Amino acid sequence: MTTDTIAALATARGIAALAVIRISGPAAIPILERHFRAAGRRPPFPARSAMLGELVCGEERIDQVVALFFPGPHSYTGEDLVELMTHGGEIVPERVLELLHASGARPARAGEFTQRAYLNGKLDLTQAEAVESLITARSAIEAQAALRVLGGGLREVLAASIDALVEAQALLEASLDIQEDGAPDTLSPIWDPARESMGPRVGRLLARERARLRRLLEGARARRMLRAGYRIVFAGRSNAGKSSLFNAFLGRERAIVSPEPGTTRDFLDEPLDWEDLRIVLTDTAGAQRAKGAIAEASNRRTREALAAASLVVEVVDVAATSTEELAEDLAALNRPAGEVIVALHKWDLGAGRAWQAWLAEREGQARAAGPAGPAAGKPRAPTAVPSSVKASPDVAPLRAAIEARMRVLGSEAQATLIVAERQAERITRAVEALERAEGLLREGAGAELIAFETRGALDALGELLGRRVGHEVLEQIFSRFCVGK
Ligand SMILES: Nc1nc2c(ncn2[C@@H]2O[C@H](COP(=O)(O)OP(=O)(O)OP(=O)(O)O)[C@@H](O)[C@H]2O)c(=O)[nH]1
Ligand SMILES: [Mg+2]
Repeated sequence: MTTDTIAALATARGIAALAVIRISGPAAIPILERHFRAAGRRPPFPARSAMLGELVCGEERIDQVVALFFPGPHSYTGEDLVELMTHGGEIVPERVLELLHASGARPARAGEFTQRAYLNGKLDLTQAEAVESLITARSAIEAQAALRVLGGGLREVLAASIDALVEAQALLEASLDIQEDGAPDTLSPIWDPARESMGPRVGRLLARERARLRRLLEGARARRMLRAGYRIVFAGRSNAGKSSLFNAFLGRERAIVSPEPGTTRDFLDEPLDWEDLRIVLTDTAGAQRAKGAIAEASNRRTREALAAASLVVEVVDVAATSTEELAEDLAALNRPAGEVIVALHKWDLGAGRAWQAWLAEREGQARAAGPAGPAAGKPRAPTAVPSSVKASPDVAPLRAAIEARMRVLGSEAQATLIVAERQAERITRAVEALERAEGLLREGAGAELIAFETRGALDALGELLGRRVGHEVLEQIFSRFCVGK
């Protein structure tokens, strides 16, 4: 229970028509009664009704305001809460805050209103994190995901998992009791013939929940990429046309293009807005064969750019490279096929028979996999498209292929229920514990060892919701908030 009262500006500072100031805690009502005057109204003030009046300090008028009173526990914080809509700007909100602080409300710390809401059981920790994610969202996709979690979307999924794991835990512990009564060896395998149905049941529960939690993590990666910026890196051999494509996508001559191999020595990053998404395009230097400090530094910079890539566009000059050489380059790249697109570049120079056949075979495979196949799920081979900056088929097919990838990413990020890194981290921990538990089960380990792991998974999920979390964890979460939320 909190005994002190906090006050803070809930809206941004600066010139604005209005500002919202919140007061939460036991002194909220006494402060309102002392400093708020509304014609025809006397305290006690009605709950949840907008009152137009004046904020006064003795005889001095501070501002004309609209006051709203939410009695606890039916308020955002669960405590008595007053919201004052004052005039905005540099002066008025500051004077109102001075008045409130002089009347017994102390300045709120970052996130303290939401922290109180959590402590009073109005929100679980996933919802509190969703509040922060909603406020700091940089795209409509992120905001939508945050809103679903705020509505309890993540809690529902976790609650289902927790129920199932509690059942598994109970089965494991029951088997321990039996062992203690009957056999002295508490570490005997739980599919002991006497209890033959227990092992498979526990196994099924663990596998199902591990899969469910894993699915939650899939969208987390997409979200992280969109938040940090989706990095599209043009890679490939010297002189393949990477800088030409980079410029074509940017719509200006940013990188130097020349017929000389080794033109680009360092990588170039350029931001690009693509629909609602934040993208960074990177042009890299092709592998430098020459010896020397510059070539070495250049190769290192290319490796750095590749390590940070969300998507690699492998540019291959079809007039100067064989299909075998491309296969070698792709193997050296060593990335999941879903993160690579091959640009069969300089197609205008006339792709030889080998390339035509190679592409036709690829397209045939893609058609056979159907529309829900490679592009949507996890493709087995990178998408390949002809491209050119000189003539038809130009860069349209490459652009379309990249957009298709980004749409998949966008819908993953939109569907995700993970809106904070802490959530991804706890779920990963739970998944790992379940994997260990399943491994132990397969090996025929004792119930006690398996139960230790399922308990670990349950603890991680409980922490996610905010059950039994330490003070430091809360400090870490709420300190990221802005003051007044
Ligand atoms: N015919 C044709 N030539 C192209 C095309 N794209 C690029 N080129 C030419 O290929 C040469 C190399 O292009 P760049 O864009 O500099 O190639 P790069 O991959 O950046 O080369 P490095 O930076 O040296 O690794 C230049 O002479 C370009 O004009 C294309 O689509 N068709
Ligand atoms: Mg270049």
